[in-house]
Amino acid sequence: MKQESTNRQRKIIHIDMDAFYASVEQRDNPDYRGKPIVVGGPPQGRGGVVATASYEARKFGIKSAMPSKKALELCPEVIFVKPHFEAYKEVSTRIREIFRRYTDLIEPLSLDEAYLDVTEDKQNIGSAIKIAQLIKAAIKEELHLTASAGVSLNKFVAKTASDMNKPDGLTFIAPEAVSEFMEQLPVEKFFGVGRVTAEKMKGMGLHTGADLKKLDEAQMVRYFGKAGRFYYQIVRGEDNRQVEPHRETKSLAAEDTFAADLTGVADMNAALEKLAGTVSKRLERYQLKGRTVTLKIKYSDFKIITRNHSFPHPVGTFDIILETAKNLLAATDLHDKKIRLLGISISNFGEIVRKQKNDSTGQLLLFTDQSSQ
Ligand code: DCP
Ligand code: MG
Repeated sequence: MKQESTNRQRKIIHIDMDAFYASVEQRDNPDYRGKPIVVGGPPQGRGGVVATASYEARKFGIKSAMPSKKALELCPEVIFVKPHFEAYKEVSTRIREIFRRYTDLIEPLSLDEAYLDVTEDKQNIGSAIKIAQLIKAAIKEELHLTASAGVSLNKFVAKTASDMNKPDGLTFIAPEAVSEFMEQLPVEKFFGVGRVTAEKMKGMGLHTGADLKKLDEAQMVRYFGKAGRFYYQIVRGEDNRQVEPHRETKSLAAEDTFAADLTGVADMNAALEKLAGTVSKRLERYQLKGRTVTLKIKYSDFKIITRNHSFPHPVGTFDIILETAKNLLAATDLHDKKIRLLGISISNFGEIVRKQKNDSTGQLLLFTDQSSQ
């Protein structure tokens, strides 16, 4: 049986930094300010890709995941900037510290994005809108960056709202407005609806939340599988997914982007040796061991693959991690491959067994910093 949805209304904030990598680069380099810049691979080599573009560059139609070559065509004066992940990680830590002034119920989704549950806040401010304003102001004052916030009664509406008035936006969807908000929402804005599903929906004459609402739960599941049940609920403003803190501590990872792409196995193994050293030292420092070793490979065309191996018992020593990572690498197709990044992560720490939501959208962020929905 479904539980009664809300005995107590929650207050959820979703915060998302504006043009994150690009804004950090513009902040740290005055030459880039007010200019169209792209963070990512340069257009010269094969397969450079836009990680993100400054708002000035977006005016030309440049977007994340677009080939850099295309970006250059759209805007010949665009400036390509190499990413500085350490700087992004630093900002990410600092924004989480700001969030923690108000609540410990923080669920990061990526470096630049998080859900906060402020139903009860540490400072007894009481107003989620006020808290969102204070957080935005602190980010501006202390980090010289802007963020956009969405405030509502559940994760889905808060996340959708944060995207509505970017950059530097604050959008509040009041509880009594949620129903109407969901009805007018185009189907492609539904979380988890990719291009393919959106096309399928439109082919069926389903363009907005209001259209989706006409289908009963069984129809939704029949047409859209397990996700259909989730859509059925959210279109009615029901999203009981909790804000789950500490998800990111489920793995410990180290990765390295190389100045020049690696082509030989010897160089790759040397890189793995360094990473295994970093990971094993950090495991030791935190007194952790994990059952799963994951190898992440990003090729020169930015394609990412991960391979993992799980042991029956937790492991953590340098030798085992290195040997496992080397074996995982050797089992991939290395023919003609150029590698721009390698990473090793350890997960399955054992003690923390977290319940997974049974909806298909419960995101599990084990590895990537760059999840795009
Ligand atoms: N990112 C990436 N590749 C993608 C998408 C994103 O490397 N395909 C990185 C770069 C972004 C960061 O993740 O700066 C955050 O992603 P967002 O989707 O939040 O995009 P931005 O913060 O850049 O822009 P917005 O203002 O739209 O949030
Ligand atoms: Mg962002």
